[in-house]
Amino acid sequence: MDVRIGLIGCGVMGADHAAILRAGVAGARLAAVQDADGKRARALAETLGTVAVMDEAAALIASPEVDAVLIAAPDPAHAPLVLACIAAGKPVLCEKPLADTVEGCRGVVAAEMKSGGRLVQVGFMRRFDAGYHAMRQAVERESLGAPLMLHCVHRNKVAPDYITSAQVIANSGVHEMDIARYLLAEDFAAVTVISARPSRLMPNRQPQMILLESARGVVVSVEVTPDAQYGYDVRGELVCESGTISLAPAPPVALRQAGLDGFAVEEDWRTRFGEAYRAQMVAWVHAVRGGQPAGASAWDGYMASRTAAAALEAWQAGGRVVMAPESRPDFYAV
Ligand code: ISE
Repeated sequence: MDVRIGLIGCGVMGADHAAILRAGVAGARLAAVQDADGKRARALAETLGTVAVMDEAAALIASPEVDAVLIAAPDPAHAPLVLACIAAGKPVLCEKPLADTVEGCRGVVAAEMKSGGRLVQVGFMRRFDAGYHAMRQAVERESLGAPLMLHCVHRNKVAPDYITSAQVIANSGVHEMDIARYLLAEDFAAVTVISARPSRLMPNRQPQMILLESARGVVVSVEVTPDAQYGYDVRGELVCESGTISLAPAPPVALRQAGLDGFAVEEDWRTRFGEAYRAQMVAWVHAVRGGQPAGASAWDGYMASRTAAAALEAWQAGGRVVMAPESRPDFYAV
């Protein structure tokens, strides 16, 4: 029997997840869609074949025709929807962030632990990217010795209009916070943020430089430039005791054209991390079918939001914010 998936949110990310399922993920099929804008849900459903359209998210979550739920609704809706899935005992893959506040994330963690079973996966898709996977393995195997520093670059071609200077940290920078914590397999102890002057092309928001210090003294630099103009560019270089390992450009081919020799740059994260999104879905379906929990847990979602909140505090106060250590509950050991 296929896992019957219900999708809540039929915007850009919802449509992308639906396309992955339509292309075929073994052991799963998209059974129902819902969006606050019913027209948008119906329009997406028409491209998908036999898929039910539901008017209310609560009805989709409660439906006996839905075994597991994928949430791609707007950020403030995430936590209430995830809590409803937990109450219904249904596995859920929720786009990042897990909640729009740290308290909201904490509420989800508490509810999941109370339910007694792992039901929540957070859509930090980079954890399924082959490049980051190799970097993580280098850390696990200590093939380059212990990590000392990590340099991350996150550039959007032109970020969406709603992205403010704070969102540059909390919406984009949070991916780096999660992947850095995942690569280093340790939590952060302190954060500092320095803003660059705004680009004259986009005077309303500032590029941000975030400096994270891990509990064991690894330093992570994160440049987030929301309006790089030339494309979507994500870089990472891990500096270890006896060498470095970094993300290579994703394209399988190099181009020589018009006086330039190099690689084409992606438009946005959906193409850059297309394979990672697909691998994330495959891993989630496997977990829903009884396999090991995969990807970012609710605890990871909480830790990412907590780090982003500390970074926002550091940015506003203009100093270094120290984060108190927190031990991961045994419930999230796997
Ligand atoms: C967007 O919300 C995402 O989640 C993308 O993965 C990220 O790269 C982008 O900067 C964010 O705005």
